[in-house]
Amino acid sequence: MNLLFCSAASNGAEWRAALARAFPAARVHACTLSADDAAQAPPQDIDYALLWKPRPQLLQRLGPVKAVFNLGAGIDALAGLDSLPGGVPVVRIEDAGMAEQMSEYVVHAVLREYREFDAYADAQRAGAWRPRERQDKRAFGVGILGIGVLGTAVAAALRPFGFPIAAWSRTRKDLAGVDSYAGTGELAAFLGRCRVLVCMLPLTRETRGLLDRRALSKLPAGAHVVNVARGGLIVDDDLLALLDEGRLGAATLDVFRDEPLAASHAFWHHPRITVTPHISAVTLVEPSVAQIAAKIARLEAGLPITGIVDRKRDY
Ligand code: OXD
Repeated sequence: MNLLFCSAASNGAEWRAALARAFPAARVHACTLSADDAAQAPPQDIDYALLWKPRPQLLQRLGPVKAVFNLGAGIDALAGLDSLPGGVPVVRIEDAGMAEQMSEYVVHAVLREYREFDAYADAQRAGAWRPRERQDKRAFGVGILGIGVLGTAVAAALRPFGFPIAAWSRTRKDLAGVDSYAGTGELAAFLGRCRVLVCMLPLTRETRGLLDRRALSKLPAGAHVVNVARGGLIVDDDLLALLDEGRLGAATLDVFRDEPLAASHAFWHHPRITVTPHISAVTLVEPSVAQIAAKIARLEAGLPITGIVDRKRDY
């Protein structure tokens, strides 16, 4: 079997070693994403392409592969996807350790807001012993915008704390302890009950810029926006304006339109924005390779697999 491995991540050597262990009989052709790659076609006898943020040219020049594996959860990184024949399955990484990491990050952000740790940090700096009233949990709704594999895990991680949890998705979901809102018609009602809004949507033609001034203004006054999905979901200037006007309370942002976030970007020094460098859930090499190997074994045996991207919807 011939595999193509091409990744823009810095841990290519770790991936190659894990792939060699998982596919001892396969030939793994690794490309480096150097400037020359744009001009070079990959070998034309590849069975499966394993890719993370490849140059669009690479997809355009890919021969007739059996499937493309995206080495992450979000497939917006596969620029040039339109050039692949429609019949080629594109498969994303599902969970593989990401759900646990995402849950840790989001639970921390929600509890930090609910238990007002920032206010206590301010009080400590002032040397002030200043207990605060407990917030009414029934009025502290947490909303998950986008409830796929990772969103479902985050909802389950939040459930024991007793917050009213709502989720919004394209189609209605039936999840224990989660109020489901579906479609654009129910977006405003969903946003209206999110004291903390957790963005977990894929970035597609339909979701780019979804959280603009109009949508963000539907959140309750003082709401906290957590973005662990893609920076392009939010209109940066609208978020900044609503924070500065005091309409929104705070934001915890792990993802940005351009990464790394430019040193001059206003998010870095905003007093009510927490910035982290896209670490809410990193792709773990060993579990991801194990998942890919198991899926390839099923495909080779003619069996169905999960995680196939709906090419019409981009996720
Ligand atoms: C992913 C990511 O999509 O790391 O997996 O953002």
